Amino acid sequence: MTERIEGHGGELALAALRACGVREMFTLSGGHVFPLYDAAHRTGFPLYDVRHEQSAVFAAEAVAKLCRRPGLAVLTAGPGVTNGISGLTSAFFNASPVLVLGGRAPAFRWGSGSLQEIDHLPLVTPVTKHAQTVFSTDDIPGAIVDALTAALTPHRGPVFLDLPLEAVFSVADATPPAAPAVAPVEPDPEAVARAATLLAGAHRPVFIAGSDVYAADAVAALREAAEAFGVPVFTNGMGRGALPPEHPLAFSKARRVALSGADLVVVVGTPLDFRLSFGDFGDAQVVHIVDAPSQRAGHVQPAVSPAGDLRLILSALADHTGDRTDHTDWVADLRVAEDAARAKHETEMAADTDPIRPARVYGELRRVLDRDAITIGDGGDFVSYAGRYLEPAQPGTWLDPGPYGCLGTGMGYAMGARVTHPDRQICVLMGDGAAGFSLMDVESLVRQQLPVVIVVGNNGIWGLEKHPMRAMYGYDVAADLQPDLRYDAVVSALGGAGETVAKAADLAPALERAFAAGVPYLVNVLTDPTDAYPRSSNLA
Ligand SMILES: Cc1ncc(C[n+]2csc(CCOP(=O)(O)OP(=O)(O)O)c2C)c(N)n1
Ligand SMILES: [Mg+2]
Repeated sequence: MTERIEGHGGELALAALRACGVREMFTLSGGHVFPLYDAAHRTGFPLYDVRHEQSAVFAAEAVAKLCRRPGLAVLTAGPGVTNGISGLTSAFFNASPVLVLGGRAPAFRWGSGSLQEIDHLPLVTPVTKHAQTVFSTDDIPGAIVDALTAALTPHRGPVFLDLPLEAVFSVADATPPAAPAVAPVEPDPEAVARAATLLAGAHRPVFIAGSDVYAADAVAALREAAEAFGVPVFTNGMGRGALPPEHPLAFSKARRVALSGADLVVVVGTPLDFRLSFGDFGDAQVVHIVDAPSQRAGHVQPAVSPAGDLRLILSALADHTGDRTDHTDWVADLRVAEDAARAKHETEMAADTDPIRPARVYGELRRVLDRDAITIGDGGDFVSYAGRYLEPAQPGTWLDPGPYGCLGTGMGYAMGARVTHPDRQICVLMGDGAAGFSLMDVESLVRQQLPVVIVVGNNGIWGLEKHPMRAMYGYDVAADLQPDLRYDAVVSALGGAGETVAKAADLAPALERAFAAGVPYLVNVLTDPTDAYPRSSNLA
């Protein structure tokens, strides 16, 4: 006879969540989801609460991205769920296995006008892999396992369940849930062999590795494949840091030279989107290695596009036997370009200007960051500079918002990072505009003793919009913020601490104090508003 578990909907849900490897809950209070809190409270399950539901979903996403396990946000019915939709959408674009459990107005009087009554499914279905209402209490554990199985199956992504009031408050018994079983998908060996042949024959090949390489735990296999073929590696998203910066095949700054000179570009675990010139690399052939057939690009025709478990594919490439062309000269040429760019960046990062240029902030910051520090970017130009100047030394240490580009991830990502990595430095790089979306959640961090460092690049403008608008129209509107605003005073008022820095020489001691503070600490750096990140438009 199978043993049964008994309890209210919240207890049955929590049993399933634990079985699936969920280790914490992020939430903002709402009566519709009280049974989930009751279950967590009575069993010592970690529960963190926030001041805006988007922070809860971003926190859950940070857990999923950093730890490669499911992240959980519990949101109350109606506005709780709708406030979480940008978070869900970011997770969808980033292939992050996040579960949002929503409360829901009671089913038995649906249509009578209950508080916060709305059908969430039409809203969340386009941005989730699976969305379902669980009407019966005893179905809750099975529905959670099914949803998380979908979330964890490549191509990964967020899932949504809502629980009508009577379903989550009622008591039932159910079969104990088993952990999701996700079997690796074998790639087509012919497609892999074709990719290997192209790599072996190419004269100027390049690898570009993205977030799915880290999510698939395929970083070691990537390195073996790169070393086997002697191919330079560039990265984006969670792929950053896959090779340590001192590795002879690790490149970041010579990207334009590499992509304009390459005869083969092998893109692994990231879409051929605007970040990669939509997969158009001139005359170079393209190999697109994806974790599921659904991720093959529809807008370009690669030479071959192997789909399946990325570790299996990259290991198979690494095991390729037979001759390969020699790329020593190609790698050496790129190293010259890389070193030249690095020297230029060194000069920029040392700039002793008044007002401070963003580059100098990163010049100082990299001296105080540990190799395993987690850096989080939330902003426009200030974060583009972070991508240019900071070189993550380890995989799983860099969190950007991903291709959805949603401002406001900062405090949620910081909470998820702090909770999962209590001993590491957590550093948020924030535009002053971006600060407006989530800074109130410093209160949540202070109250729950989750210290992080926030460095604001305070240029008094929405820089990434103001400069392009001026270039396009010759004027700008809706692009100014209050100059010299004291974001550090906001953090102090919320129970943290901080300071404003206006002179380059004061940056280093301020950053030292920030990392030693033991409370959320904001370094408010007044930066040069005329400094625009050089970019070609991303709009098209
Ligand atoms: C939620 C959201 N709203 C608007 C935008 C458009 N946007 C992209 S960057 C940017 C400016 C960011 O300004 P700030 O954070 O101050 O950074 P800066 O560019 O000034 O360094 C804006 C408004 C967005 N990406 N996401
Ligand atoms: Mg700004």
